[in-house]
Formats: sequence, C-alpha cells, structure tokens
Amino acid sequence: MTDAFEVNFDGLVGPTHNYSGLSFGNLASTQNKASVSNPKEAALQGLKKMRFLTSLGIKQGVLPPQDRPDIQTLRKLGFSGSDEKVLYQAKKEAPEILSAVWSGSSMWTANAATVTPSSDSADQKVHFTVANLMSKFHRSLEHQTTFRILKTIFADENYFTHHGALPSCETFGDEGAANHTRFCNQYGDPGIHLFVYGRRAFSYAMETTTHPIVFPARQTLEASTAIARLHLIPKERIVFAQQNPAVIDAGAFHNDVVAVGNRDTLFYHEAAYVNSEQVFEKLQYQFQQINSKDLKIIKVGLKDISLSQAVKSYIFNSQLISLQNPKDAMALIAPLECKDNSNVHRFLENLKANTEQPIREIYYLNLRESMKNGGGPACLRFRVILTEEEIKKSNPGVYFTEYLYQRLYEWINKHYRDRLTIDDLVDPALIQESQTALDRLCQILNLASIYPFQQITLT
Ligand code: SUG
Repeated sequence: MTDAFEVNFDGLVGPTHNYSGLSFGNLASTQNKASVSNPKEAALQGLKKMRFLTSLGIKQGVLPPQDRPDIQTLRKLGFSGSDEKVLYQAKKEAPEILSAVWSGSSMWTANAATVTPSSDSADQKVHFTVANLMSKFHRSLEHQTTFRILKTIFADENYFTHHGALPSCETFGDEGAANHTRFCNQYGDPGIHLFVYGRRAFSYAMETTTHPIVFPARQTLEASTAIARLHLIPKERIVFAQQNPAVIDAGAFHNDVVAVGNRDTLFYHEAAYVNSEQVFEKLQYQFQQINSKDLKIIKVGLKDISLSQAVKSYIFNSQLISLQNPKDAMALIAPLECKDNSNVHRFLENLKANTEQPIREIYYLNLRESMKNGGGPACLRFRVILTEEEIKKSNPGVYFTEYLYQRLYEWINKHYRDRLTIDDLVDPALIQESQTALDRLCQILNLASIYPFQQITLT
C-alpha cells in the first residue's frame, strides 16, 4: 500500500453569489429566492472553513469560481448588442435565464466531478469525470470550465486522466461526487465504491412507483454505471444503490443530504435508500473481502431525526474527516444550523459521547450564506485521494497554506461586494469587477488563463 491523503478542494465562493431560487427540489434555494446575498461574507465563511480544516491537519486545496455572468450563453440564446444591452434585454424578456447566467453555483464543488484514486483504477491513474449537471440549466453551464480547471491543476497525463462530461441528456444526468462515496481502510488501500442514483432512465416508464413524485431525481443509474466503466473500477468493488424517492421528495436532492462516509465509516439516515438491507449486505461483503473487517455503519433512525429536520439542519451534509489523534478517530464538520435545532444538536452530542463509534469531535461552522442556497460543508468540498507523488505532480498554487489564506482574505476584501440583489444582475460594472477579481485570482493560485474572457485574440 502506498500512503495517500484525502485532499479537500473547496470551491471559493465567487463575486456574484446570489439567491435566485433556481433549484427546484432544493428547498433552501426555493425558500430564499430573491433574498439579499452577501458575496464577501459568503467567501470569507468558506475561507474560514478551509483554514479550520487545515488546522485539524487535513490537506486542503482551493478551486476557483467560474466567471459569471456567462454572457456567451445569453448570446447563444439570441440576445445581442453590447454586454449592457444583452443583460437588459434578458432581464426584460427572460429574467430566469438572466439569473441562471449569474449564478455562483460552481462553489459547490462536490458536484464538480466524480474522481477515482489511482489505487482503484485498473490503469493506476487518478480518473476524473466532470459532471454534466444537466438537470438544472444554471448548473449545466459549469462543466466546460470545470474541465479546464481540473486539467490545469492535474495536468500530468502520466498520473491523471480527465473524461469530458457524459452526454447532456436525461438518460445520463450526472451530479458528480455528491452521489458517490468511497470506503477503505487507509486512504491508500483499495476502496469500495457506492454510487447512488435517483432514477433509472431506460426503464423509467415501467417503474413509476419507485420514482419521486414531487421533485426531480437528478442522477441516473446509467450515468453512474458509465462513470464506473470509464474509471476502470473492478466490478467487485462497486455497489449501486437507489436513493429512496421519499427522501428526494422531502428535499434531499443529492445523496450527500442523507449520508456521509469516510474510510471505514458510513453515517446515514435510515430512509436514505431503497432496499437498504440488500445494499448494506453487499457493501459489507465487498468491504470484508478486501479488508477482513466490518464497515462501521451508523444509522440514524426516523424516530431520532425526521426527514424534514435532516434536510433543514443538513446534518448529513457534514464532512466526516479523520483526525490525526487518536488514531482512527473522526470528526464531523457540521453546519451551525445543526446547533440551532435542539433535537439535532442533542442527537449529535449524544453520538459524540458514545465511544462505540469513531466520531470523537463535532465542530459547528457558520456557512449560512451557502446554506441559504442548499449548500452545506460537504457540498463545498471536492475530495480527491492523492499519493504524495500525485500531490507533487499537481499545481502547488492551489494547495492551502496560511500565506494563501492571507492573500485570499485580502483579495476577497478588495474585490467583493457585501450586498447583491437580483436587481443588480443588470449592472455592467459587476461584470468588470468580477473579471478583474478572477484575473487576479489566477495569479494568486498560479493558474493559467482558465476563463473564456482571458482568451484575448490579438489582431
Ligand atoms: O445544485 N444550489 C445548488 C446546491 C448544491 C448542493 N450540493 C450538494 N448537495 N452536493 C444546487 O441545487 C441554488 C442557486 C440559486 O437558487 O440561486 C443552487 O444551485
């Protein structure tokens, strides 16, 4: 076994973070539509989280935000003239499209891609497939830039393989790592992959009773299967599970709203899956085959926490991380909303006191700006298992240090507004501000020109 680490790449919140109510099925997004956002506070909250995780000994990285507004998309949809005119016309004729092209949604990097570590792939390379995010228009605009960013950071083809997004159609709806969990003993050991899907595309009509009725299921089995194939994961190390339609209808639009795993532990809500018993039997069997020990499964019952409390508090959207000391101890990085809810808070504190399970610490972080759009601690991070050598082969500029913290802190304070409403989304000055900020960010993170606006053609 080669030593490997879990590196959490957090999405830096972009300068146009706003509340546009774009994600039907994500209750927080709908409920907070048209609230006033504070991009500066949002970015600082995220930055503080990165610093905190670094202080716990977790390797941390940063992924840059995408350039918004996506004026090119507005032009593709028939709006023309100067940027100012394009924005104005879109506001008048199609305000939903306007909101979508301004969205800061790339901050939730758990949806950026699915990744397989080199220890699990037949060719011993790290594989990435960027998520097409086709179920929401504003998110479907992310994958091309995400692909460029990941390829720029993990550029060495001897170590990293990048797959483009799956075909953008209902059959292959893919939401990335938010619906994928890897279990292992130590990070460098071989892993078992749990892929969770919301619906089967090809047999949809025959299975209406097993699909959500109120909200859409975003991930398909067909997409998850294609990713497992592309990443060359041995078949005996894969489990596919269907998310319970009832939890999707209760507002759990990704698996990471009802479950979180780390190494040999799964923390999940009893209602999360269809045919749970078979799923866990298979998972245990596969885990035991390679580790000669059991997977630790921490089940939270409906009687302990209702689905509505789980979705509101985002208890399962916590990060479950390994602590340095004592060995094999874990911590839960939970959103502050878990403390606000007395039942959830009591549950977590009792869990911590129970020494038969590995969670020894619970930290409550203030991520309220992101939470108001349905993005908790686990949504904000894209975890990549990397060996020391693979870390060396990737771009050093994106790895978090105290020095990078200071630079990003100053950068946010200099470039971000502390108030944004949907009425501001016609302000051409915000385009300029945002581009200036992102241009500067590329220098700070030592990234090449990753944004379309930087591709200046000289005549
Ligand atoms: O896709 N919200 C995101 C939240 C993503 C959370 N990610 C995970 N669970 N991994 C979404 O629904 C809301 C944007 C708005 O309404 O302005 C939004 O896109």
